[in-house]
Amino acid sequence: MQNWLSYLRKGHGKKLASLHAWNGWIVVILTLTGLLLFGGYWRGVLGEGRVWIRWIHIVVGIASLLPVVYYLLLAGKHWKQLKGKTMQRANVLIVLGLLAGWLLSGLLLWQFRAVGPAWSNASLLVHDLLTWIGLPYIIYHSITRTKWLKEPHRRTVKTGEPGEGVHPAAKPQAVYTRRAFIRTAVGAGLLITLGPSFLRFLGNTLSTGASEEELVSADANRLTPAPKPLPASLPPEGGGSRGTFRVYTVTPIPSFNNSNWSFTVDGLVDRKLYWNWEQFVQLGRKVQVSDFHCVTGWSVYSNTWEGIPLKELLKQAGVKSQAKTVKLYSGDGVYTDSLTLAQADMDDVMVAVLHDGKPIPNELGGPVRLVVPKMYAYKSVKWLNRIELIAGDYTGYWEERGYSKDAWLT
Ligand SMILES: Nc1nc2c(c(=O)[nH]1)N[C@H]1C(S)=C(S)[C@@H](COP(=O)(O)O)O[C@H]1N2
Ligand SMILES: [Mo]
Repeated sequence: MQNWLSYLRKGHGKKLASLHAWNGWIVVILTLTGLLLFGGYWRGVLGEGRVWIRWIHIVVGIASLLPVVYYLLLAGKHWKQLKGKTMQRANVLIVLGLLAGWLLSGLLLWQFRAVGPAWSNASLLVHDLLTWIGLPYIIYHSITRTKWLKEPHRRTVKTGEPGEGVHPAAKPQAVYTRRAFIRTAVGAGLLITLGPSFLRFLGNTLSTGASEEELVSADANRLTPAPKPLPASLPPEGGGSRGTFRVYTVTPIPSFNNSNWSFTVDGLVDRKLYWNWEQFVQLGRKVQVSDFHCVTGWSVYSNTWEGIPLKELLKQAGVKSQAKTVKLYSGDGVYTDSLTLAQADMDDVMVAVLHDGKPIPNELGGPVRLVVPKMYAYKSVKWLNRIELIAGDYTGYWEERGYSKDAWLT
């Protein structure tokens, strides 16, 4: 053991270099997979591939523990060599800190079920924040520190090289170092490309509901008459939701108007039900306050939803005895999910029409979305427009693609 350690320690210069290369690849893979997982756009494109990408991200993320441990165990020498080089020591600490922070928050996100929403929320915040700070930092450093830029003959751009119109005795003068130039260029590039998303992320994390106001005012749905909020809904009984919905969809975001929207309850029922919008807004509604949790780690707390309890619609339709499952269809034509009859009978499962006293905007699943507060939000089908009672089991969109059929929060 001792021999092995000292063997590893001896060649540590070379090993640190390969460690750097390893870290580089790990960062590249985690960045690419991480961005694919983060971007709402990729959800529909990737489909099942998303589950694989998630696994690659988790496995490579855990593998990043190896270089960190390696450095901590064996590279004490490197640390000593950096004595007096404050900037370089700071760099080592920053990179190790970033990796440790990503790893820890990543493990908690992976185990979202065991740790619960509060820890998942905190972990997602840390994971995202470290990415917004750490990624530009690492990109900047790896570009400005490549060997290529350190080669002396590439380092500076000079004027006054002997040549036409220059006195042969004139000394060449450095105008700017190539490194300084590239640094500035890379810095500016990163600022321009990542800056706006970072600001949006900050805005969404720090504010409450501001981005939802934007979504409400940009609502592309054109349905009249507007549903009139109940007194418990406006001002919202829950005091206004806290947190930000990330807009998720697996299709282009649909929008609706009076002529292309309708709502159907059919299948194994005594009476098939069908409403157009004018009829649907006449149905009696209730108000409830509940939290909303996504498996990817974000939550929106204290939502005041106003809508029709699902069990009321099922009662009106009359569920036949052969029926076992409530199949839920989205008006996007692709997304579906289901509840067992017992689950659909819970009082707080709601076919929601208003959120915090306002019509649900089309980006957030309006005019009508399902809300299942006791389950993860992939059950909360957006643009809900059909409920079918069926005899068999049913596996929903994300459940086909790796999400657990058991969506209970705990
Ligand atoms: N039609 C449809 N409904 C959907 C989804 C979707 O992609 N399409 N995503 C589900 C998931 S995983 C979550 S977390 C929530 C997100 O709701 P939001 O986009 O309003 O934040 O909607 C759920 N319902
Ligand atoms: Mo989700």
